[in-house]
Amino acid sequence: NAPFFLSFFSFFLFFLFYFINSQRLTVNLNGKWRLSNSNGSLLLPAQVPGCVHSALQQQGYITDPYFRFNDVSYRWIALDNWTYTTTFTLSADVKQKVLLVFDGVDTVGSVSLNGIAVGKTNNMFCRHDFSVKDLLKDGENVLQVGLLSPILYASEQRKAHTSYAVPPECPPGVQKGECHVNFIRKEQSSFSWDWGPSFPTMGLWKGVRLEAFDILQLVQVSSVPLYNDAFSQWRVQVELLIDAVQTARGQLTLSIPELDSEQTFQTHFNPGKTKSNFTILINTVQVKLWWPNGHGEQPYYRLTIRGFQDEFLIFKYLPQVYFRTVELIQEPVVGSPGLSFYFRINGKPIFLKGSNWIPVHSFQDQVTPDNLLQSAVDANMNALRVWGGGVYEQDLFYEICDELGIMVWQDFMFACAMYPTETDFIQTVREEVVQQVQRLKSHPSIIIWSGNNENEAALATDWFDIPASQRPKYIRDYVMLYVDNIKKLVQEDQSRPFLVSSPTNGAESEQEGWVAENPYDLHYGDVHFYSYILDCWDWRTFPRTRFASEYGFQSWPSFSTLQPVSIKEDWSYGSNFTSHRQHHEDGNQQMILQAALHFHLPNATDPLKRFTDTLYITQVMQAQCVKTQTEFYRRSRSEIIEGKGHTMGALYWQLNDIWQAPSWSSIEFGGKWKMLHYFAQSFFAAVFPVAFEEDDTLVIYAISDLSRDLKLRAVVNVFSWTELDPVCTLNSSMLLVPGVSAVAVFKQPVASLLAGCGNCTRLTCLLTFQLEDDSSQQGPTNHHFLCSPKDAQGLRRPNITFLFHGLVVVFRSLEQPPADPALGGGCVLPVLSFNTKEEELAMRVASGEEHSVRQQRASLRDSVKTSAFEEQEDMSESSTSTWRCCLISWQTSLRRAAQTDVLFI
Ligand code: BMA
Repeated sequence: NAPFFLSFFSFFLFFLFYFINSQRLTVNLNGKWRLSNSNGSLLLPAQVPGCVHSALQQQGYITDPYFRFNDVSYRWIALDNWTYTTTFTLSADVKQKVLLVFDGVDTVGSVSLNGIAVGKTNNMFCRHDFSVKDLLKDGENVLQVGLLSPILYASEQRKAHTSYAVPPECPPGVQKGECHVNFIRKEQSSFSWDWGPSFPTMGLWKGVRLEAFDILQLVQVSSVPLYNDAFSQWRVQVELLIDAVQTARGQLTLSIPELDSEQTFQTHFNPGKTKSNFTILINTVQVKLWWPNGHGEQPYYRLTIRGFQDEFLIFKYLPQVYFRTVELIQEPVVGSPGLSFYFRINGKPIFLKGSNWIPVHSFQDQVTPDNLLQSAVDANMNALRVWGGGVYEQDLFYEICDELGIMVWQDFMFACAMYPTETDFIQTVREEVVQQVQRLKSHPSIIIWSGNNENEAALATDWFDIPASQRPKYIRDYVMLYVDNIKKLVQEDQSRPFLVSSPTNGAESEQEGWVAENPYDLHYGDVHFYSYILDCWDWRTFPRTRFASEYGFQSWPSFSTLQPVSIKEDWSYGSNFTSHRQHHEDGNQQMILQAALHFHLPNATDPLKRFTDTLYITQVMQAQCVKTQTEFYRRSRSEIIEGKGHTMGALYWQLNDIWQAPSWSSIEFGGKWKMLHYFAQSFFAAVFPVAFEEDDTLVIYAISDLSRDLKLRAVVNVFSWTELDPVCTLNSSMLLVPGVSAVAVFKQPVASLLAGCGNCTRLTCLLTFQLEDDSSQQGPTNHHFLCSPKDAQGLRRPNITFLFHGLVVVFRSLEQPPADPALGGGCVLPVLSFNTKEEELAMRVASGEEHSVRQQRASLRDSVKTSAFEEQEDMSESSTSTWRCCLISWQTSLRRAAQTDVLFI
């Protein structure tokens, strides 16, 4: 049950080559292979694409690797060597040339055909092809891929590297991982990470096939639109990677009929694999542009590429072409030292709202279609960073991002480490970079390439205790890998910028020789910032960066996600299981300390209830913390304060999970939204009010990502903790909120605000607020607490009940009867966001009869997306305050629901 999208065959759909005269023959070698370990004691069928762990599980040799402590129990798998074998029939004289193609081998492999060595692999991120015509036999052919233990290989590579250390040697003990992952070109987090298990996979993780042809074949096609400012003209650069059997003359026609553009080229194809570039000029200025989510549509055009030889059509390809420009603006900022750092898409500055993407599953073959990217868009995100410790995602990922308008910050796969620079290593990295850029550069969604994750920072701030005398050597290696090699190769892609690292000072880092003294400088580039100890409700603790590309807080997934991988004895916060799944030093304690700053900690006597309450409270804490920090970044977009500001990006860490464990994610493994994701839906809204206190004065900002100016007023409702109806309501005057800006619209000392509002004090009342124009509310309602909920006076047990009714769920508090009879008096939540299974369940129980949450809890556990609703039917008195939090967000949902076409009771 892994989230997201994969279907490996879609990779091939990208190569929609149409050949006439059946010039090319493809033999699919995917499907059932045989798999054996090194001493032959295990011999089993194995699916390709796939990996050893998946095969062992599918054949019942192991149980779910994610169950309890199995990550450690199954360590033996990656310490062994394994061999994949298959047979096929293909006659040798079938065509002039026959290639054996592996779209991805994980990782260190030797390939043999009919007992003869064909070639070797050592980079999971490369496609490999081997010419095998001379090795084919009539009748049955035997194909074998031997895979070395990645752990032993990495360790051998490390041992062979005697001249100097390439740190880190091993991950922190708390991660229970393997060492020297930086010596192998493989998903770096597969040896463990601070949110993920160690499963160093081995396998044929992408497709395998034979490709046979007589004249030539297209290996890869890319089309990149570029805009020429001087001539106000678009052109599309088309690059063909062609594998030809012999020299051949040909003709190529490129056309985009919809744009009235066509061009023909005489060309010739040299033997072997060659790249050819062609440019088609666009004859019209009326080109529809691709826009990020929230800023416009994502239209595309069909480009027709036709290759002819002697008048015969030999290939035809119809890629989609999206037109857009990207600039990364780093220029002086008035009133601030340093440089700006923001993206301009089609000439328009865009604030990036989103998160960071990690691998969706330890076993990539188990990634299945799901809705993670849709969930990102549903939460009003417009950007994701594909983080450098994972994998370059499959084509379908980027195709969906193109369609949804998600901007992708694409790291190269290097993270939190130094890397070797021996010729072999550099060589394989070069091949990886060339292939990935060629594969991905047609996607408009990718707006930036970035060389690595945190390696500039690791060097600059000396994570690995490198002696000062040796520093220059490490800096030289760093520059050699990311600047002299990767950057140089990537620069041929003129359609997006390149950054060497994240975080970085960008242009300033370059000035300082690519490793800045302080890559976290708030006046330059992007910043990663984490602080778990300081009070996250205090916005003063957050750095006012130009661009926040990582920040976040951990939480636990809900009980329904943990239950299938645990047993009863695991269900307490102090259990071995609970600490085993926590890979971040002191993480469990940090969450509790942070939650305790504002909430009563669960104290139920029933151990299970106490556990589920604790999971829940970590989600409330996380949601509130990330909300406060994100709101701070969004309101900092238009101002410079003490030389800092003009923040133009907020990508929290992290969107998704790789397994069922505590992490910084807003979506649990399996796709269920944590409370944070619901909060994100609000705090990333295009028009949004943000409140904060400065010297006991309440300030409300209106934030607008819309291009047009708005006239808005802030409406503040002051509630007593005891009632659901406001005690009083305050309105600001109508103010101009210019397009794409954040401006203050309300200011009042808290004391005077409360003095005019019944008997309200900081302890007895709280605020909600929204923006309105002349006719209606604009954007979601937000809330602001005047004290910690644990100190709030007047809260009562809410006794929540709910009622399924068609496509909505109505939550009611029996203690506090409805204020608004029109809505049936309760908080209404659309069931629209449920997945099919859940919808089914909702429909099944939609009997119209009211159930207490307690009665329904069991069936609901697996059905409702957020743990906020599933675990907490009977909160202990001490944590009732968090209910209020929920009620407020339900009210927000209710209003949102009212704006959509949800059916009401
Ligand atoms: C950053 C990321 C990840 C890590 C996260 C949380 O350093 O780049 O490496 O998982 O913080 O610690």
